[in-house]
Amino acid sequence: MVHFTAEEKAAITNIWKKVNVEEIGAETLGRLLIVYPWTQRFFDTFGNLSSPCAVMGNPRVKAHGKKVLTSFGEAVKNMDHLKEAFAKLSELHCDKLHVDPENFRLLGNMLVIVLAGHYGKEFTPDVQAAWQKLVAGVAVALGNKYH
Ligand code: HEG
Repeated sequence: MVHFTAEEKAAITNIWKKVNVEEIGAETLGRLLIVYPWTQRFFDTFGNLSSPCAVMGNPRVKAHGKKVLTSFGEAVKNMDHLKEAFAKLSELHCDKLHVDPENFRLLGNMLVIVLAGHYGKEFTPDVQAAWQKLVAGVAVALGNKYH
């Protein structure tokens, strides 16, 4: 289980309170689908994903990105018990959605990149390291119920 120091927790919440889940969520999911196009296979009902412009302008990508990042907010609230917080979602992604857990790592890394782009100055190496730890912990937690 990952352990977060008080400094790491503060670094994470300081950024999170500025995050607009709609904007950052859409950008993170959109970029994931563009940079790792094989991730598009899970979203074959989302309509046109045929070019970067189509992906970034797709309303279902935007809505789902917001949903995913809003859900990620549970991690910020539950840093000391990520596995419990994501147990139900882990089951859902495994049993119903069949999402390969490697994709959780890709999404987490993309989130760090997007945050670095938006909060560059504040996103110092220490802050980035704390975020890396969180996204890695979330990926482990979401993969926890896979069998
Ligand atoms: Mg997942 C649905 C959260 C990564 C593919 N995802 C959902 C839902 C939530 C969620 C809250 C809605 C669940 C429900 O309907 O009850 N997802 C979530 C988080 C993260 C994540 C917190 C990582 C931080 N998801 C993720 C990744 C993929 C993926 C990386 C695939 C590349 N999610 C996925 C799909 C659905 C959800 C295909 C169903 C979408 C739909 O049909 O509307």
